[in-house]
Amino acid sequence: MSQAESQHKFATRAIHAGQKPDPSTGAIMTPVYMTSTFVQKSPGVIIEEYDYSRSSNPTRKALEANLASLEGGRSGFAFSSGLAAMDCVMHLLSAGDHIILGDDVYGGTFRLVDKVYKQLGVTATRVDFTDHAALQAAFTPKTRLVWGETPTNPMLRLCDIAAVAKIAKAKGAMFAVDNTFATPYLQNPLALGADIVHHSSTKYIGGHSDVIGGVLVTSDEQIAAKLKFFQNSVGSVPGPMDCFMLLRSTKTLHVRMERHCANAMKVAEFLAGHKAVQSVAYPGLKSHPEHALASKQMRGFGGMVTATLKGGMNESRRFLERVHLFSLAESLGGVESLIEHPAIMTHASIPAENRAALGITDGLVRLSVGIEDVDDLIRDLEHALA
Ligand code: P1T
Repeated sequence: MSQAESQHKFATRAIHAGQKPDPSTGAIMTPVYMTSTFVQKSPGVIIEEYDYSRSSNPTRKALEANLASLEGGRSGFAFSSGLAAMDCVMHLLSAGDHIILGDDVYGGTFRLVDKVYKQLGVTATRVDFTDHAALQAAFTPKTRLVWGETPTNPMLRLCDIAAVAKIAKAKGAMFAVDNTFATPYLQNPLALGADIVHHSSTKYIGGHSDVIGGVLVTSDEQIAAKLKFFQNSVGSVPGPMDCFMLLRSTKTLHVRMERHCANAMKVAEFLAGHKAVQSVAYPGLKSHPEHALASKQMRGFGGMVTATLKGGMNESRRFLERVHLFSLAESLGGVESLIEHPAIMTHASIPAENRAALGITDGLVRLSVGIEDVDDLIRDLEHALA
C-alpha cells in the first residue's frame, strides 16, 4: 500500500485498498483469475510474481491486501475457512508447547485445540480473559500462544486487548485475537498490541451468507513469513471466485456494520424490556459488565445479541420455532437475521460443564441481527415470545 493509500479512511480503503483497474483491459473490478498455474519464460523465470495458485493468485492477493489494510496490518493471508486460518496459527506451535485459550470461544475453535492439537502434543488451559490474575497464573514456561475472541461467541464478553497484549508480551507469548464478531470496522486488535488478528470471513466480512472463508493479518515480519510458509505448505487456501466475492463484500462492510449496530441496539433494548426474557447480553447496554471497555475499545457494539429466556428448553424451542424473519440457522454476520440455540447447535462441542459455567444454558438463544427494517424484526420477536 502506498503512503497516500495508508492515510485513507476506512470507507475509502474498504473500496480501494489492494485493487486497481486491470492493466490489460481497464476492468474496474479485480478479475477472477481462474487459473491453477502461470506460464514461465524459462525454468524458474516467472512473468510477474506468480507461479502456482496455491502459493499465490492475483485475486487472492488483492483480497489479502484489502483485509491487511482494513486491519491496519502489513500482511494478510486468506484461507478456505475461519478454522483453516486458525489451524495455520496453530502450526506455529510444536509438540510440548502450551496455549492459553479464552474460556468462551466458538465450539469449533475449542474442538481444534482440544481434539486435534491435543493429540499432537499441544496442551491448553482455558481462562476467563477478564480475570487478569487468572490469566497471569495460567502461563507456563512452554506457553507460546494466547488466543481469545472479543466479543466472545456466544456470551459477548469482552477482553481488554491492550492489557492482555501487555501480559502476553511480558511472558514472551504471541497474542492472537479472533475479531470475527467485531469486524475491522469496529475494532483493530493490532493497533492495541495483538500480534495476529483472525477472522472467520464467512461472517460479517462476507456478509451475505454465501462464502466460507478465513483471514489472518499481522504486522510482525517473522510471524508473517511463517504464516506464508504454512499457508503454502498446508494449502487450505480459498479459490479465486470466493476471493472475488469477499472483495466485493468488503466494499460495503462499513455501511452494513452501521446498520447491524443500530438494529442490534434496538433489538437488545426490546428484549431487555420483555417479560419473557431473563437477561440480555449486548455490549451496548449499560447493564453489560464490559460496557465501559466496549465504549473505549470498539467504535460500535456490533450486530450480535444473546438472550436468556425465562424457562428452559421448551420455552426456547418454542420461541425458535415461532420466529419467521429470523431464520433458525448456525452462522452469523449476514444481511439477513439469524437465530440459534448455542447449547444444541454452535457450541455442542464444548463440554456440558464448561457450558453451564459460562451460562450457555437451555434458555440461551443467540441472535445475529441483520439489516432488515428493525420494526419488522422486533414485531417478529414480539410475536414469537407472546
Ligand atoms: O466456520 P468458519 O469460517 O471455519 O469459522 C469458524 C469460526 C471462528 N471464529 C468464530 C468467532 C466463529 O464464530 C466461527 C464460526 N462460527 C459459527 C459458525 C457460529 O455460528 O458461531
